[in-house]
Amino acid sequence: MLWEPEWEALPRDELETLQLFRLKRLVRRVYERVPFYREGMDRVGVKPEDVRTLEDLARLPFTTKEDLRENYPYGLFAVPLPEVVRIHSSSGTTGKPTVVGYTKGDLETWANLTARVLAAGGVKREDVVQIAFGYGLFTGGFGLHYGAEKLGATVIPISSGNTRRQIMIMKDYGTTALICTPSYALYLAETMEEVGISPRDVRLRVGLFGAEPWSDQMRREIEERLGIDATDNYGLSEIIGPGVSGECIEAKSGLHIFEDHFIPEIVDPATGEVLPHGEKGELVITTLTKEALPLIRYRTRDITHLYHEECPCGRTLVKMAKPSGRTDDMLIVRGVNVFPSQVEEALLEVEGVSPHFQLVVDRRGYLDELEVWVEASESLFFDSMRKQKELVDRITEKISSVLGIGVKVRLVEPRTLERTAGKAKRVVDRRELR
Ligand code: DLL
Repeated sequence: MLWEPEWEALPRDELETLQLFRLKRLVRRVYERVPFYREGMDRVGVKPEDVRTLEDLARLPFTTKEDLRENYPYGLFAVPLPEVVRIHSSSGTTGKPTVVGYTKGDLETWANLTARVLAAGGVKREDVVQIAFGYGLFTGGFGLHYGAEKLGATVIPISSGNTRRQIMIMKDYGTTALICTPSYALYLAETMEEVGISPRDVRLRVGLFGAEPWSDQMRREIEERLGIDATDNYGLSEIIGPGVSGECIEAKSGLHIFEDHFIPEIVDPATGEVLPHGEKGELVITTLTKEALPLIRYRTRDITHLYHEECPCGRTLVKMAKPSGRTDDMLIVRGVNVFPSQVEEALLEVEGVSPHFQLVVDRRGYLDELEVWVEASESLFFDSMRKQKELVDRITEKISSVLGIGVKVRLVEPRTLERTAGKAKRVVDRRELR
């Protein structure tokens, strides 16, 4: 279902006319109101009136996470603080958190955008929606909450954590739509099996998962174990939170970007050069309608590519492939680029292992060593040593051939890798500790 068909199915030329109108308005506005943008544009010698076509966007400087940090907390806001009615922020695990603000208008836009995500993922008015994303400074809980209410669904704002309680509520309250990270969905499935509840005992129908990378194989596994249709949705706090793009349940083949609100570009992460349509690189987003914190050419650090295809859902919006990782999540092991998503895909092709894994990188002497810790399934763990060794050999070969470097695989006991209710931690880089 389309939540706002008048916007989601615009003919391409009309969409581009709208984007250009909004882009010009945005550039004028930030030039007048935000010193950071005025200085940046003056530096490259571009005035607001120089933006005459959508291609001119590429003449404007990028905005980065560092820029947000340097202007911490409110320096990039384009409205006075009293007009800001909500603050969220990123976790700030790597330094100062980034602070984002919303006007009343922004909250209205945001609710419509997450309603679009939910509608695309198959959620309807009749659904009972369990939101197991954290409520608080993280944008996941509140972001999807207001969209689900706008859609008219029945919302259970359970927030993250307390897995057994999640399952009890899912069963007793008749949850039909589950919203959380894909890794938490798997953990829920696992815990359900543990307490002897099968998908037939609950009314779950669809699951909308996001906030971290996951593969198509993982989708199949979640769908099977929970007995649902699962779709992906993407967003980031700096841009708005969830609601930047979402997959439709009809095709499940990439995430429609809501281009009437965001202009996506793909650039070479090393040079910043805009790449031709269809090539893989770093996603850069310009917000067209944000009032409190408009961002021009924000470097997301997420890696993906864009493509147009006629979609059975009727949306004319461009699609982005499931993000395969982040430029700053990429490990360089002995000079080779390694993404956790490559390991996940390789693992899911091997029978007898669970998709719970962690990459542990260490340095022995001058040499990097990559270990992949993989949880064995219960039955395998109690199998003979010979069987386990065979499996380790198979996984080692598979991962080594995908990555192009030698790795050491270690089977760990079932349920020993840390589970989180939020984003999974896939990489432990011990090289930095030295
Ligand atoms: O994770 C917003 C969100 C909440 C999106 C709930 C979807 C659902 P941040 O905490 O700022 O915001 O983290 C943003 O998470 O740059 C990506 O690296 C990653 N990410 C988000 N969604 C996906 C996804 C929220 N579907 C960062 N696939 C982004 C892959 C994702 N990575």
